[in-house]
Amino acid sequence: MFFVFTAVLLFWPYTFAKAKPIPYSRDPKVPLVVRLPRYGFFQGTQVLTTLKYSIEFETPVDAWLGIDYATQPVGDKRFAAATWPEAFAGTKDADEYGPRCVQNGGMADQSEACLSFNLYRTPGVPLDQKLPVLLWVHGGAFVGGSGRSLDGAAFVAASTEPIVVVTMQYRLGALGFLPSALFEEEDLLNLGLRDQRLFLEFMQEYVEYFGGDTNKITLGGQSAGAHSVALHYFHNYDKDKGKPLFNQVIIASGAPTARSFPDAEYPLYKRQYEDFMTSVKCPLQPNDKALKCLRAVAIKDIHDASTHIMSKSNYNITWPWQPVSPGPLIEKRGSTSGEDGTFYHLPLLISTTTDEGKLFTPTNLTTNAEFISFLANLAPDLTPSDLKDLEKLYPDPTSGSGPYSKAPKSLEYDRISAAYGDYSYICPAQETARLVSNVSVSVYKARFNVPNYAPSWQGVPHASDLWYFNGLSSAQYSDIAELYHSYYVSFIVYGDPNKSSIDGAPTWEMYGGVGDGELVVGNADRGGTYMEKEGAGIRMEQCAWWRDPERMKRLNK
Ligand SMILES: *[C@@H]1O[C@H](CO)[C@@H](O)[C@H](O)[C@H]1NC(C)=O
Ligand SMILES: *[C@@H]1O[C@H](CO)[C@@H](O)[C@H](O)[C@H]1NC(C)=O
Ligand SMILES: *[C@@H]1O[C@H](CO)[C@@H](O)[C@H](O)[C@H]1NC(C)=O
Ligand SMILES: CC(=O)N[C@H]1CO[C@H](CO)[C@@H](O)[C@@H]1O
Repeated sequence: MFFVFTAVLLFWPYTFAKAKPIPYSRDPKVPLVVRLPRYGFFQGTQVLTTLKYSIEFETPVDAWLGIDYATQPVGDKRFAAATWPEAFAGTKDADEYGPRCVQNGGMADQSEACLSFNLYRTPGVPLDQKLPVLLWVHGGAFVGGSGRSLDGAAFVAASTEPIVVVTMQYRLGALGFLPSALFEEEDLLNLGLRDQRLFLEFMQEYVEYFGGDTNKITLGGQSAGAHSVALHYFHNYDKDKGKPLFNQVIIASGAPTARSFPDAEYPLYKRQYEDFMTSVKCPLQPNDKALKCLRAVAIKDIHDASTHIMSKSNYNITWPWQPVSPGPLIEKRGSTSGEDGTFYHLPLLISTTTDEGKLFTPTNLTTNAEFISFLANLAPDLTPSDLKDLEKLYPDPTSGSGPYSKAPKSLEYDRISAAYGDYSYICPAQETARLVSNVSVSVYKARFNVPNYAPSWQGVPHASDLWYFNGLSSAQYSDIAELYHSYYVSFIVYGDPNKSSIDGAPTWEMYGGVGDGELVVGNADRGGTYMEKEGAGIRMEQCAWWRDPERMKRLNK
C-alpha cells in the first residue's frame, strides 16, 4: 500500500492517465510539411487543446509530433548508444505523440522505441522566419516522465511572442541508466544522458527547417531534467570545449551538484544491479553472455524489475537507475567543473521551490536517532563529524522549540525535509547561481512559493512550478501561471525575463552572488511576488556547509 502511495506521490506531477486522442486538425490551413535533409519529409498538424482538461486554444498551434530523432534502441540496439536516424523516402505523418519511454506504471502507451520529440510553433509565422526555441528536458527522477510532462502547445498558445517549444524523450530507468562494472567496461553508462546529447546535435542540424533559430536555443528542464540540463551546461571540456549546443539555460529545481553521482561500482548500485540481474534471470558474468541475455529479456520483465527496485528504494530516497561519474558526459563531477570553471558562460534562469524536500521525505520519523540514520543511509560518505554538524544545523524539534517544532505528520518531518531539500536542490542551485554570476553572465534566480493543489502539510513541494511554466489557466493560481510564463517567454526571447513580462510584473533583478536578490514568486495569500535578499528565503549557513568544496567532492557531487 505504501509503495502505491509513494509512487503516486512521486509521480503525480509527471504522469497523465492514458489520454483520450488529442484533438488535432488533420487539415491545417498551411501544408506544414518540413524537409529534413538526409532524413526525410514530415507532415505536421495543428493542436487544438491543452493536454489536460482539453481546454480549447483561441488559435490552433502548429505542431510536429512524435518524430524519431534516433534509430530506436530495440533488439540488438537495446542497451546501446543511440545513433542518427536513417533516411527514408516519402513523407511521414507527424500528427501523433510517440509512446512514452518504459517507466513505472502501466505499460499501455510505453515502448522501448521511444526516442522521439514534439515541436510546437506559433501559427501563421512563415517557416523562413526563425523563432527563439525552448528545448525542454522533462523530469521524473530519471525513471519517469515524457515529452508530454510539459504541455508545449499550451506554452506556445499562451505566448505573446512567436516561439518554438520542443519536448523530447530519453531512455529512463534501467534501460537508460544501469550503473554496473559491465556497463562501464562496455561503454554503456549514462545512455539516457547520451540520448539527450544526440538530440541536442539533431536540433543543431534540423531546428531551422522547423522555423527555429539555431542561435537562440534555450535549454531548459525541471528536476531530473534540470540536473540533465545542468550537466550539459557544465560540460565545457574535452571535445565539447567552447562548443555549446545551446545559447542559454533554464534550471528549475536542479544543479550539476544536486545529486550525488557516484561511480558505477557504488555499493548501493552494485546491490541494485545484482537484484535486477537476478530478477530478469541474467548471469553477471561473462560480459558477452550477460549483455546478450539482457537484450533478449522480455520488455515486461525489464519494466517490472526496474519498477520494483525503484519502489523498494523510494522510502529512503536511495533511487536506482541514476547517472554515474566518471561516465560519459560527467567525466568530471559538477563540483570539479565548477572549481575548474569548465562550464559555459551562458545566461541562466534558475529556481527552487520553498519546500523542495517535502515531496519526498518520510512522514513517520520521530526521533533524533532516526533523523541521523536517514541522512547517514542517504549519503554514506557523511562522516560522524558531519552528522554532528547536521544535528546542530537543523535543530532537533523534540525539545519542543526551534524552527522545525511545528511539524505536521511526524515530529522529524520538517527537519528532515529541510535537510534533504538543502542537500538535493536548494543549496546546489545556489552554488550554480553563484558560480555563473561570478563570471559576469546574467543570472536570474527565483524561489517559487506557490503550491499547486499540494496538501497543506507539504507547503510548496518539489514540482509545484510544473503547472505554472505553461501559463495554464488550470493551475491552482492562474494569475501566477500567466505571470511566470511571461517571465519565461521574455527570457527565452530576449535573454531578460523583464522585457516582455506582463504589465505590472515586478522587475526580476539579476543575481549578483551569495546573499544577493532572488525573486519570490508567490500568490497573494503568501505575500505575492517580489525581490528578496537570498538570506530571507533560504538557509544560508546550512547552504554554506553543504557547498563546502571538500564536502561536495566527498559526497560525489
Ligand atoms: C516508516 O514507514 C516505513 C514504510 O512503511 C517503514 O518501513 C518504517 O519501518 C517506518 N518507520 C518507523 C520508524 O516507523
Ligand atoms: C532505510 O533506511 C533505514 C535507516 O534510516 C534503514 O534502517 C533501512 O534498512 C532502510 N530500508 C531500506 C529498504 O533500505
Ligand atoms: C569571482 O570570484 C573570485 C573569488 O571569490 C573573485 O576574486 C572574483 O572577483 C570574482 N569575479 C567576479 C567577476 O565576480
Ligand atoms: C535587472 C533587469 O534586468 N532589469 C531590466 C528588466 O527589464 C526592464 C525592461 O526591459 C529593463 O528596463 C530593466 O533594466
